[in-house]
Amino acid sequence: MNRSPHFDRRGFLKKSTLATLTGLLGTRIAFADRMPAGYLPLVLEPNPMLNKHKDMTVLNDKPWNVEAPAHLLDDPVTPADKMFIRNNGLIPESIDVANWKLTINGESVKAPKTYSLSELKKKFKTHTYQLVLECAGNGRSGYAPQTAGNQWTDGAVSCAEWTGVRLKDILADVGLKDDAVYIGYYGKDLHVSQDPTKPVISRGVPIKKALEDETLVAWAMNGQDIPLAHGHPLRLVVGGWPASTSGKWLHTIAVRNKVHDGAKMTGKSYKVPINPVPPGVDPPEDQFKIIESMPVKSLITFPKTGATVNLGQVIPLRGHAWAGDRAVKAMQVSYDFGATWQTCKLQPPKNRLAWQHWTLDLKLPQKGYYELWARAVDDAGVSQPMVMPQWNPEGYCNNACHRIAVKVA
Ligand SMILES: Nc1nc2c(c(=O)[nH]1)N[C@H]1C(S)=C(S)[C@@H](COP(=O)(O)O)O[C@H]1N2
Ligand SMILES: [Mo]
Repeated sequence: MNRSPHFDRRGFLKKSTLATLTGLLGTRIAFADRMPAGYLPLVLEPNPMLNKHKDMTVLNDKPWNVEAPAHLLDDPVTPADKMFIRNNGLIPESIDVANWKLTINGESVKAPKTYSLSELKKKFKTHTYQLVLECAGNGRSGYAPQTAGNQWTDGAVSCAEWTGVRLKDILADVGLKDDAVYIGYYGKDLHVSQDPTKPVISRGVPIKKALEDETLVAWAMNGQDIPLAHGHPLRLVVGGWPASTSGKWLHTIAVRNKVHDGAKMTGKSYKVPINPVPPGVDPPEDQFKIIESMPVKSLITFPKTGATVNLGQVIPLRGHAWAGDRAVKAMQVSYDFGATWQTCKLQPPKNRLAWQHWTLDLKLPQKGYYELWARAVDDAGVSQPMVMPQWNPEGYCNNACHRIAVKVA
């Protein structure tokens, strides 16, 4: 990487933000007193790969779209360096934490209200939840015919521990009108054209989902300030729904008297056909519905695909399973292309909307090449399809069984 020192024109990096920086870095800055005034340390430059695991896969760098190979998602709680990035625009360059505000407005608030970060932290009770964020396009590369958009494999999913205040507590303080049906977020990122008048993304959820206990306005992830690429200093976090509803660099939430009509709420974005269509068929816009809770899904995070074991050796398989708003009630693995299934040990979630860990000590019966297929079943009895699920024109919600290759020598 070829980069020259970067000076922030707005000079936001004052001594007062050193504490925040220390939080982001997880250590103090050596010789901080010698750092030139207004200097933007490399770690704050919007190149999120500086803070990512070297084996993360970059699909795109303008905007940044980065995913984790399945084996990197082995941790019970996803660390920042292994968390996928899905940006629709450019990461904001200047973040003035000291003056950051959250405004609640829209047709359905009694009166708009604005909070500073410190007011949010002081005024409302803090809550911490592990929440699954999965991009609706995760698995898109598995669809045939191929659909447009980032060709995610399996790794646009995370389950981190988010800390903040409940959106419902903020909305109760603001006061809502009876006609509130939806919320929509606004973030500070910039359109790739760098035209500040062009919106990037502004999505939302029905008021019922917004008022759930686990819907947070968060300032911390895994006990640290939220990393820049993931929405520092404030983010809406909505577990179990398309992660596109979890607005990063959050500055405004509008409470709407109709379905939110911000950028990427309209057209066919984050929508699937109301009625199933044959692969390749793209019906008109009015025959699409907004994706809400994500479907049941699972990952094998150990071993890494391609592993070789000896005959008779027990393989300690493990991974995670999740099911949008639902819980996972069973987890199964097949080594014979779905003919028979072994039942895995499945843990309950840490809290609602967190992923669940599963394990299976597996012994493969003979030498040769195997595929291990993983299948989760949710608490409504719905399980993952073994191959491609319902094809849809935008390539969303591919929850086909995760498969890894293993050789027994
Ligand atoms: N402001 C803003 N929020 C955003 C986005 C964005 O581009 N801008 N991308 C959304 C999408 S599509 C996804 S999948 C998640 C990705 O979250 P992550 O990058 O922290 O993993 O953020 C969502 N929130
Ligand atoms: Mo997404």
